Amino acid sequence: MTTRPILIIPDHQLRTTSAPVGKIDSEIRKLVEDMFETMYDAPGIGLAAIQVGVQKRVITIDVAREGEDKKPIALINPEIIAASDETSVYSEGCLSIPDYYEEVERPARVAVRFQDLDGAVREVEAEGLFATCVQHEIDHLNGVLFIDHISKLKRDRVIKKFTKAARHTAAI
Ligand code: GNR
Ligand code: NI
Repeated sequence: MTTRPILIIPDHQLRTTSAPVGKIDSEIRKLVEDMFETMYDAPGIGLAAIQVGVQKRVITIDVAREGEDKKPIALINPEIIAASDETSVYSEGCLSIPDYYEEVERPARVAVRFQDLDGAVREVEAEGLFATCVQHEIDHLNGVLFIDHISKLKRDRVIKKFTKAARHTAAI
């Protein structure tokens, strides 16, 4: 297994829409393996393929707490098919926006349809941190970041900070 570099804002790839996965072949299975490795290494509780530069609708999640058994879940072509009216607020972070946290309000419960690694269509009802995380990851597949759900003032401030930081590195 291999970790892959995580893209940081303002990398424009993070603003693109990822394409549905067709056949779940060895390339997708290797991608999922590397995503788990990258996510646990970071460490993070979720990862979308676009965060490692792959524009495909694949996410990995493990919201098990430290000391608990690992609970890795890979979701391919995930779709929210129902959301509760009730909302909850979590302080969110993102591996593509390091060391920045802000409260985001989202539906407290969602039903998600997805394909597993065998291509079987499954549905899961998510609540708590899992519900927040799966919505955060599906947002990534649509080029949406958690900062899009906070005030424009705060969003502009954090984008500016990371744009400045990128200018001071060799990449830009
Ligand atoms: O590791 C992560 N923690 C987190 C905390 C609250 C809400 C969402 C997340 S996802 C984030 C990893 C990440 O950036 N996934 O895209
Ligand atoms: Ni994220």
